[in-house]
Order: sequence, then C-alpha cells, then structure tokens
Amino acid sequence: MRTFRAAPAASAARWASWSLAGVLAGGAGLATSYFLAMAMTLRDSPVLAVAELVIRLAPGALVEKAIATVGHQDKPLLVIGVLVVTGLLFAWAGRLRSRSWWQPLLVYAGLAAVGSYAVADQRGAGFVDQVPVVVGLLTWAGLLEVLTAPLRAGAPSEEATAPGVRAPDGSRRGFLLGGLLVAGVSVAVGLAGRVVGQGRRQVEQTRRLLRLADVSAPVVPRRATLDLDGLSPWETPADDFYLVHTAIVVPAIAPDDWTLRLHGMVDRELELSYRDLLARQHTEDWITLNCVSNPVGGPLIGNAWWSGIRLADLLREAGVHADADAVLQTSQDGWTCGTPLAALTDDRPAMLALAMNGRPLPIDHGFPVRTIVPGLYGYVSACKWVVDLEVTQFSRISAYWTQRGWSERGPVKLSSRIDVPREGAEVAAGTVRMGGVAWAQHVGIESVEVAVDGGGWQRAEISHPPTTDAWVQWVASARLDPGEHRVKVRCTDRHGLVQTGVERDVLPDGATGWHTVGFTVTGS
Ligand SMILES: Nc1nc2c(c(=O)[nH]1)N[C@H]1C(S)=C(S)[C@@H](COP(=O)(O)O)O[C@H]1N2
Ligand SMILES: [Mo]
Repeated sequence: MRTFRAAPAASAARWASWSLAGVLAGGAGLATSYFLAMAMTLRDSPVLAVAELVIRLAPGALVEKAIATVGHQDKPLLVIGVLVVTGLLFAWAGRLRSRSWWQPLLVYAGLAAVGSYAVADQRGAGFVDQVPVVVGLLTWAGLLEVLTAPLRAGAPSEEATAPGVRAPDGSRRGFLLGGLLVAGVSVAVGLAGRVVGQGRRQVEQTRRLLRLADVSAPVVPRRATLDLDGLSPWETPADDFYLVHTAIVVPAIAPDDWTLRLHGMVDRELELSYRDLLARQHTEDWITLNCVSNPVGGPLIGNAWWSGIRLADLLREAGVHADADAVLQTSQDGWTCGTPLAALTDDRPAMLALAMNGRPLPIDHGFPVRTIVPGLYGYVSACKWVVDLEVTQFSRISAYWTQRGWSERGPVKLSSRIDVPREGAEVAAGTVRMGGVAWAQHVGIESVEVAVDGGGWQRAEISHPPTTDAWVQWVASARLDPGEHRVKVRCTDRHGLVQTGVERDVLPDGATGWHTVGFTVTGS
C-alpha cells in the first residue's frame, strides 16, 4: 500500500509535462508532414485529407445541416475539429509514455493509419502521397522519446517519488528547453511549408483566372462515340487523365516567367514568351496520348482536346538544317526526351499545347506549356513544362528514358482494350454487350474484332471520329449461355496492319498482345 502521494499540484504539473511532451511531438510531426506535402506539391496535408474524408463519410444530410448552421466556415471548423481531436490524442500518448514505451506508439500508429487511409482515398493518390504520413509518424515517435527523456530521468519510478520531491533542476530545464526548441522548429517548419506551397497556389490561381481567347471549348464529334454503359468516355476529363512524371516536386511556373528557347541546328534561334505564343495562330485537335509503360488493357491512355501552336511552323521559322533528325526537349524539371524531327514537321498536328479540353493545362499536365505529338509515346514526345528545344541529331544525344534502357524511337503501337465487361464481372444471360476503345494514331482504325471463348473473330461496330489521331470506341454483342466466358479483342489499322497477338512486355518500346477479359454469365 502506498502511504505517500505526490502533492496534487506537483502531480498535476508532472501530468501536464507528459501531456505537453505528447502535444509538442505530435505538433512537430504534423508540421513536418504539412511541409513535405507542400514541398512535394501533393494536393493536401494529411490533416486536410482527414477533414475531407470526414466530409465524404458523413451522411449528406448532416453535412448540409452543418453547412447551413456554420455557413462557409464549415471547412475551417472541421479542420480545427480534426486538430483538436488529434491534439487530445497526442496529449494522451504523452501521458502513456510515463508508463510504457509502446502504448504511445499504438496511438500514433492508429492516427497515422487514419491519415494514411484518408490520403489514399483521395482521387488519384499514389504511393508518394504516403510519404508525409510516414515521416510524420517517425517524427512523433522520435521526438516523444527525446522530449520525455528528461522527465523519465527526473522520475525514474513512481515509488521513488516522495511528496515534495521535485525533478532535479537540470532535467526540468532540459525538458523546458527541449520543448521550446521543438515548438519553435515546428512553427518554422509549418511556416516554411506555407511559403513553399504558396508558389503552387499562386500559379494555380493565375491558371484559374487565365482566359485563352483563341482556345475553344471541346465539342465531342457526333460520330466519335457509341452508347454503352461502362465504356471509357471518348473525351477523357482532365481530372481522370493518367499522370506520369518523374518529378516529385512538380514545377509551378507562372506564364510570365516562362520562356522557350528553340536552338541548335537552326538558322535563327527563337526565344518565345507565353505572350508570344498567345499572339500566334492556334491549332486545335483531338489527340490520344499513350504511355509506353501501359500494359495491354491498361489505363495509361487518354484522349483530350488540345490547343496550341503548331511546331512545324516554329521549326520552319527557325530554319532547320538539312542534316538534323531530332529535337531534344528539356523540361524545367530537367527531364528530357528526344523526338524525331520528322514527326514535328510532317502533316500531323504536333504542337506546343497551352490548353487541354478547352482550359489552360492543369499544372500536373505541364502548365503553362507542354508538347503533344500524335502517334508517339509520351516518353519520346510529350514533354511537360517544356522550356528548351534543341534541334540536333539522334547520334549526338541521349534522353532521360533512353539512358534507362527504353528504345530511342517510340511510335505508338496500334492496340485495343476491353472496358465492358470488367474482369470478373457477372452479367445476365442473353445478349451480352461488350465494348472498349482502339487506337492507331495518325493511321486510323479500320476495324475491331472480338472473339469469345476461342471462337472466330467477329466484327465489332466502331465509332468514327473525324481524326485518325484519336481513339475509337467499339461495341459488340454475343448471345451467351450461363457460365464462364472469355473475350479477346484485336484491331486492324487503315494500312491493313493487324494487331499482333504476340505478347511482349512494355520494355523497351511498348507492350503487344490481345487484351482478354474473363467474366461470368449468370443463369435465368
Ligand atoms: N517533364 C516531364 N514530362 C513528361 C514526363 C516526365 O516525367 N517529365 N513523362 C512523359 C511520359 S512517360 C508520359 S507518358 C507523358 C504523360 O503525360 P500526362 O502526365 O499529361 O498524361 O508525359 C511525358 N512528359
Ligand atoms: Mo510514359
């Protein structure tokens, strides 16, 4: 039985110290994760992601009521709410540390799991979006140890703490100094995050307000689409358009700060500003962009309405030397690609694009200016945040992906994909409708065929967009009995080339093979 108890005031002070240590370590973790999210230009910090998750999970009626009650303050209030709850949990974790080293870790891990889930639940989130959460968790765990070290030294065990016995002055001072330092650094890191995030926010603001007079809104051509539930939309919305880039910190370039140098094997070097581009004749087209890393049937493809300046015109003005055969493109993030000069000067609408689907390019898609070349994979042509074009020869250059084993030339391979039914889907017996997309940029799709359960090829209906640079949609149907079925698809281009069934990996110049989908037809 214990005969002595710490005087209430001293005990309260000790509890307060442990709680404070928990809150300070937690705050430092939040500050680091916020800074990282801003520096990596991820959309939001984990805290905001959690707040948004709460909004998504809350019943609609409740959200509406909350908005009606607190007006437009609902979001800040929600963020504050999330911060208060986390703060209390941080304090609790701090106290737990007075008893055990692993219990606070469980609290932190739980919080990190919620943050991680919220981040992953955001549209288009990937592995890198988890980095701030992980670093935040490590910061919590590490700093809690550091901050509570003096407290643990000052109170080695409960029995030894007699009434009126205070922690030695040294450890007390140590705790306070450590706490102040952590608090100060956290605030500094948080502010730094704000400053870093501001660049992108300002550019995003400029982008939103930008009105491009010569850019017209996309109007999906009538004959370009077919009607089938589950088919990829013929025009890929910018928000759903696949993203591939090597940059972790995506360049945020204000249009006024952007210039492009066109030089190398030319008679006259050109230096162009964003305004120069705006003043020029615009070209617009539907163009389907593909990634060479797209596996057969994969999602790394999209079709958009691009507006910009024809590269053929600029190159003619610069006066390209006869012995040049390549253009080395450089992004402001240092990424490079080598593009065949011929693809930029022939009749295809290769362009410096300013707009995607009638709006200035999203930052992640290369704002303010990127290159788009129909018929070439993105890795050899579609330079985002492009700032330099050097007319040169392939024999003299090597570019980012070619240095890493990918082919120097990257013409898009004709291919096709099944969107409906999905792999593993269950569909009702009777006439089963199938559909998808097919592409053979700048040559055009002549026909699409499907084969069910190893039967013969059967012609699908295809859509007829007004350009060969965009994909077509296809639809087919078959009467199928209940049971397991497999469908495969292939296409033929207008030169008569039939899509090969030989299966090849994406490396070094794009996958081949027929997309195949297995599904179940249910009885009745
Ligand atoms: N600056 C830069 N541009 C780039 C890349 C990159 O990593 N950095 N990736 C290329 C690749 S591999 C592809 S497939 C396309 C993808 O363009 P998107 O992200 O707009 O879909 O961009 C190309 N342009
Ligand atoms: Mo790519």
